Amino acid sequence: MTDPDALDRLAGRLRAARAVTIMTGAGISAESGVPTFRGADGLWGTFSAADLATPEAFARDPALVWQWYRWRQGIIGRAQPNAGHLVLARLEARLRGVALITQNVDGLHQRAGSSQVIELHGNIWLARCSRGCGAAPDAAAAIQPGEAAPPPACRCGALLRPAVVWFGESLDEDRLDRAFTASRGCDVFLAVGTSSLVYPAAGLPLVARRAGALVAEINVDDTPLAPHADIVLRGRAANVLPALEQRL
Ligand code: BJW
Ligand code: ZN
Repeated sequence: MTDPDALDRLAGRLRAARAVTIMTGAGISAESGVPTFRGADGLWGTFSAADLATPEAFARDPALVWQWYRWRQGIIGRAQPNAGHLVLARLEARLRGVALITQNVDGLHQRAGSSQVIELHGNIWLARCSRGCGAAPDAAAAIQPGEAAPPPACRCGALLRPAVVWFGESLDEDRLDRAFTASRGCDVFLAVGTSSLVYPAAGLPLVARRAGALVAEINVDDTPLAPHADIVLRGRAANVLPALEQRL
C-alpha cells in the first residue's frame, strides 16, 4: 500500500509547481506486458547486453541483433498503454510546465497521448544508418515481417541499425540538452519505474535536486535514487499514478 500522506504531499507540490519534469523507465511499461531489463524477469536475465546492445555486438552479428529487436517489436506492438501512461499524458494539460523524459524505446507514451516526449535512448520503431551517412531515420525499414528477415540496408549501402542508444554510445546531444535543461529548471522531478543505474539518465534527478527541486520516486523496489529522494512511493506505476491523479 502506498503511503497516503506521501501521495498528498506530492500532489500538493505538483499543484503548486511551475515546472514539473517526469522521467520514466521500463517499469512504467511493465504492466503493459513489456519486459524490463533488470530484475527477476528482466531481459538481462535471459539475454546478454554485451551480445545485443552494444555497437560491437551489432558489428559482430547484425542479424542476431535485428532478430532480437524484431522480437521485442512484436511484444511492444501487441502491448497497449496502461493506466500509468494515460495519467502522464493527462498531466500535460493538468499541471504547469510538464516535461516528459523517457528511457524507453517503446513509444507507449506517444500512443497514450503524450505530445512532447524526450526519448533519451531512441525509438525501436525507427532504423538509422550504421555508418551515419545522414540519411533520415527510416520507419518502414525498421519493421520487417518475420524476425529472421535479413538486416535492412541504407541507401548508401551500409546496414541500417535500430535507432536506439546502446551501451558505450553517446546520447543525442539535443535531447540530452533538453533533458538537462528540464531537470535544472523544474520545481518537482518525478522518476517512475527506473532502476536509476544507467547514466547519464540516472544523474538527471540529482541535477534537479541540486538545483532545488523536490525529487520523488515511484518504483516497486528500492533503487540507488531512493536515499536521495524527498518522497518515495512504493508500488506499481499503474496503481500509484492514478491514485496521485485523484489527489490533484
Ligand atoms: C516498476 C514496475 C512497476 C518494475 N511500477 N516500477 C557513469 C557511471 C557509470 C557508468 C557510466 C557512466 N556514464 C556512462 C556509463 C556507461 C553506461 C552506464 O551507465 N552503465 C551502467 C549500467 C553502469 N552508459 C552508457 O553507456 C550510455 N552512454 C554514455 O554515457 O555515453 C558516454 C560514455 C560512453 C562510454 C563510457 C562513458 C561515457 C548509454 C546508455 C544506453 C542504455 N541503453 C539501454 C538499451 C536501449 C535500447 C533498447 O531498449 O534495447 O537502455 S540499456 C537499458 O537500460 C535501456 C534502458 O533505457 C536503460 C535503463 O533501464 P530502466 O529503464 O531503468 O529499466 P530497468 O529494467 O533497469 O529497471 C526497471 C525498474 O522498474 C526497476 O527499478 C523495477 O523495480 C521497476 N519496476 N515494474 C513501477 N509496475
Ligand atoms: Zn547510410
